[in-house]
Amino acid sequence: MNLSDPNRVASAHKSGFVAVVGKPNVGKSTLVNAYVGAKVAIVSSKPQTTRRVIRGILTRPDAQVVFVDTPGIHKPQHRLGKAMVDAAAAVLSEVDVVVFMVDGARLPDEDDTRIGQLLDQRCHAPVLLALNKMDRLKPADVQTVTAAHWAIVQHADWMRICATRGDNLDKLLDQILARLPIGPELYPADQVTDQTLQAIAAELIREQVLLQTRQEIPHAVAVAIEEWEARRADLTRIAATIYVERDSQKGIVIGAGGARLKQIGQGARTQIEQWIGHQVYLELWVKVRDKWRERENSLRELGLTQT
Ligand SMILES: Nc1nc2c(ncn2[C@@H]2O[C@H](COP(=O)(O)OP(=O)(O)O)[C@@H](O)[C@H]2O)c(=O)[nH]1
Ligand SMILES: [Mg+2]
Repeated sequence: MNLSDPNRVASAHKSGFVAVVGKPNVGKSTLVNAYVGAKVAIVSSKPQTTRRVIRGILTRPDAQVVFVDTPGIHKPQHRLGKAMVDAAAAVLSEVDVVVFMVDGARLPDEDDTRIGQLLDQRCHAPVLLALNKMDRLKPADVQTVTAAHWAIVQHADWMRICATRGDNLDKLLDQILARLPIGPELYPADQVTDQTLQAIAAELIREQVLLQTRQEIPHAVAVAIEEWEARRADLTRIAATIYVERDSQKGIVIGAGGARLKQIGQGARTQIEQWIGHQVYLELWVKVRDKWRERENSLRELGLTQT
């Protein structure tokens, strides 16, 4: 057999890790979920929705791509923020390709520039610039916005995409695959994430809290699964605690007569049932944990630090 036959090379299986980095709220988790075809990372319009590094796995006959969805890189304001940024930076040294995602409908700001510098200094993997939210890009801004972002990444290859509609995701994926090494499947073909069902359930509950409350809640909330019991082959009972920082926040999450907590529970239960594939009985509690964000111990207990 001729080893230099291009068909032979083209048919080789590829695999590798692809970090998706960028500032908060540009659409990183939306992109990973779109590629994986399941909600492996929760999404909300609130910054800092993603708190830890999450892997989402895309398997197809010719390749397996392990997307590493990172917490947004931003200037840390408290210890949880710092843990999130450190986690994102650590990922850069371990991946085969980096997708640097920006809000492609707007000019870059300081945060984008700082991430560009970080990539320049710390990252040896090829970088692809993904200009997301093209659905919001005004035709008059196309030239200036594109050129400004492109300059930040030393004129790396780029693609304009819309993660919510799926526009150009196939083209961006082709660019990614072109840069992946040849290699075997790293995960079983049917596995879409590295998270346990328990971790996914906790995240889906946190997502509902973010979606159904306003302002002050997002940064203050953490969810811990307390009990996970297979009652029957087709019924799982889950008890979880939603931690907030203040009594006032507890009141907001619970709502008048418990109405909001009930809605949070219903929303989360439906989604957890989709993951588990059968009926779920979900019990939610709300507790105040003083300043948990600042305490290393609490962070570790809740699995939010890497150590
Ligand atoms: N208009 C528009 N909104 C988007 C697009 N992609 C993501 N979003 C929204 O941007 C917000 C942040 O998305 P998310 O994936 O959580 O961002 P992350 O913080 O970078 O992971 C959510 O409200 C998404 O629905 C897009 O292509 N167009
Ligand atoms: Mg995210």
